[in-house]
Amino acid sequence: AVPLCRCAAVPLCRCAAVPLCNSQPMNTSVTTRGACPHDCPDTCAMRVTVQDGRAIRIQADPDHPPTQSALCTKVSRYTERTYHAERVLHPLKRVGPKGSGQFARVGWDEALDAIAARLTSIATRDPQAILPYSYAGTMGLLQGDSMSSRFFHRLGASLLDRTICSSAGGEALAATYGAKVGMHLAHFAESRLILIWGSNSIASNLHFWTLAQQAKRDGAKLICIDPRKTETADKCHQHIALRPGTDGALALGLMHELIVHEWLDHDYIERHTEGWPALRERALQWPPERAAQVCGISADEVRALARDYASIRPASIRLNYGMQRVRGGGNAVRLIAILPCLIGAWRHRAGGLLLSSSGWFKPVVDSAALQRPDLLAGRQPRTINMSTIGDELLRQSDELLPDGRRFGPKIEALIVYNSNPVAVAPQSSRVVQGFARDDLFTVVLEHFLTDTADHADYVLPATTQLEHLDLHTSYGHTWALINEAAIAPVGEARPNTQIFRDLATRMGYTEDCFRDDDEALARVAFTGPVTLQALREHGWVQLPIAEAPFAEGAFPTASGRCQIDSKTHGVPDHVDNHECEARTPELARRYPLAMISPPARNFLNSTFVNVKSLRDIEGEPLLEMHADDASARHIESGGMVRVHNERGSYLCRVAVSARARRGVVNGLGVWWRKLGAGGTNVNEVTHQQLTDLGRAPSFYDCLVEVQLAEPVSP
Ligand SMILES: Nc1nc2c(c(=O)[nH]1)N[C@H]1C(S)=C(S)[C@@H](COP(=O)(O)OP(=O)(O)OC[C@H]3O[C@@H](n4cnc5c(=O)[nH]c(N)nc54)[C@H](O)[C@@H]3O)O[C@H]1N2
Ligand SMILES: Nc1nc2c(c(=O)[nH]1)N[C@H]1C(S)=C(S)[C@@H](COP(=O)(O)OP(=O)(O)OC[C@H]3O[C@@H](n4cnc5c(=O)[nH]c(N)nc54)[C@H](O)[C@@H]3O)O[C@H]1N2
Ligand SMILES: [Mo]
Repeated sequence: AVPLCRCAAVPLCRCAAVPLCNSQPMNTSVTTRGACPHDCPDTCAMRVTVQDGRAIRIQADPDHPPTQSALCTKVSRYTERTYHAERVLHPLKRVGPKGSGQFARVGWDEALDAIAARLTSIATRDPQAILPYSYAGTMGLLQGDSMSSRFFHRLGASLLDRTICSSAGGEALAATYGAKVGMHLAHFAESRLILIWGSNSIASNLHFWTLAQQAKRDGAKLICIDPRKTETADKCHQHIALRPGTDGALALGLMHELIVHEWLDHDYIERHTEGWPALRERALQWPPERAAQVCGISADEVRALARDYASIRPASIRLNYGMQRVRGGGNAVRLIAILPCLIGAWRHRAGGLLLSSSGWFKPVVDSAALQRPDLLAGRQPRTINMSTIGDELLRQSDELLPDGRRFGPKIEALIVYNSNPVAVAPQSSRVVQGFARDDLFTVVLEHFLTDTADHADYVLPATTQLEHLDLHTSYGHTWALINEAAIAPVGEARPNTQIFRDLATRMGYTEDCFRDDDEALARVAFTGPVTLQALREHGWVQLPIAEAPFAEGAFPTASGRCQIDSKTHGVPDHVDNHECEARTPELARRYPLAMISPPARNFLNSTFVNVKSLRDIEGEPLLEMHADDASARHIESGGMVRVHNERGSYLCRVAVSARARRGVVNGLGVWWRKLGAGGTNVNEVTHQQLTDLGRAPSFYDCLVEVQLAEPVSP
């Protein structure tokens, strides 16, 4: 069990942070160390102030270097979310039709017994008919996948391929550098040129942006490469507004210029890369005019960018996942990741590239100890891709799949935690149809009645970050952090870990590992330089990584060289979008606008959409449209529009705006469907086709048409 507060003598103190509340008298506040759990590269260190058992303040930890004394607007409002009037505070059982959100309160015992009985009966036939569905609602090592994985491994449930965000870019980085590794965050401050590529840093990577500003004040040039004129683009020296999904072509055009002008670092290429000659041949076929034509920009923009990249040192690239959500996302990341090798940018600590730092943590996180894949005991369950959940839920037993394999058993039960698939997964009509299946048994562990929870047979109340212990790594910096529980669980909420422990007991699993409490899990999570004791003492531990990690090659590949020509993926190339003029001209005639749907600044994916103060800032679901595209359709700013294609239609307010480039509309944010217009969100129009690498969704590769909406009856 969670160690109880030793000051049990103090009746109001329900705080589980043992060392701190030992001798706290009533009415004094205590501060605990926290870490932001959200799916964001910044992973901030927080201080949580608790008075009389209630969290009253969340602040940035001023001592944690990457956090730089600042939290984003969303997370500084975390108490508003934790004590939200609509928080799910006890288990719920469905009493209305699926999706109606009609539930009755039940006790934990009743809910757990019913769930265990149903899972047991399905598992007797085939446990693979049960599917876990989770993503990064919390990035914590404990409340993410630890006890949950043990549970599903023991059960023999289908495995989930967690591809919805970053796997195209992740696989590309691994194919090129050997792992998801890159520059130190702090060194961007010393760069003289920063390409901010496919990232709206002000919105989604704030603590990098602070460093980029510092570099700018010291004379650095900032160039933003993004179809949308973002808040970040506004503050850069230059903005290159390319068409979505054309980054690979731009990278090839840049390579062409580096070659023909003799701007290459031949020594670095020779010693630290392999496979350049084949890519060199390919790049020579991409003069600036050809790249510009594909990208929808001018050849001079390509030439000038190449000149800057070759001549301003040190030069860095902050690549982000926004640019890999298209068919050719993986190839584009590979091409861009090769650029710093061609000019030897890695020689300097403020040169190189950062897409993700998560690979630096691989050697220090003991995921086998946390997740215990050995509990599979030789079984090899099938794997289901989370990004195509709409299709997967609608498949019949043993259906023949496009790749010639058989599907196996129809999905009969779904256990969702840390995710809101009904809102975030592509092609909503299919996803909703799947979740609405009457013969599907769905359990959702949640804080709120999200669009997904509305479809559950049972909703189980989960704790928030203030209420549980967790440990964190980061994909934007290289510090491991601890999050202590600051307050007791609100209502009857339980940590994910405890819910899966409780379920394991009900299922009759007797292995010792199902008795590990969160402290025990925390003790085995890390190896090497990171220990629970060190985290408790300091709040965080920085990984020991070389200042300029690839100055002398030493990439974590088999050969130590950057793999330009990968054994598994060949030589990278530009890959056209699934849906674009070049590949699907007929579709492009009917749906001539490309739609991207980047994150909203005051939400975190679909999290926070129900927090009123944040929703008030965002206003309502918005589509940004270029003036020429709007006037061609007699659309004026402020009207309601219907964004549609063959898959569905999305209702939202239109803003005629210079933030949209001609031919591209920006559908901002993944709203909760039930809080959007007409019960829709942007994923009504996205599709389930996957990327070239990593089996990821191509959210930003989507053709639509837009028209004024009929007035909606209230
Ligand atoms: N405030 C806030 N912060 C977040 C999130 C959030 O929802 N809100 N989401 C978090 C998550 S889940 C992630 S994965 C991370 C990273 O999240 P990302 O999704 O990478 O977020 P952004 O940094 O906004 O990057 C998206 C940018 O890519 C641009 N873009 C779209 N298509 C293309 C293209 O084809 N080429 C190029 N060059 N650019 C393109 C978009 O216009 C947008 O400005 O951020 C996290 N941080
Ligand atoms: N059109 C379009 N779609 C997108 C994107 C896009 O840019 N455009 N972005 C994509 C990306 S990058 C991502 S990462 C995915 C994100 O997809 P998800 O990972 O599903 O992210 P969220 O929408 O934030 O939903 C997370 C849910 O987890 C819950 N949660 C948080 N902490 C806990 C906990 O401790 N326990 C339990 N049980 N629940 C918890 C939250 O309440 C929230 O409802 O969406 C993708 N979908
Ligand atoms: Mo993401």
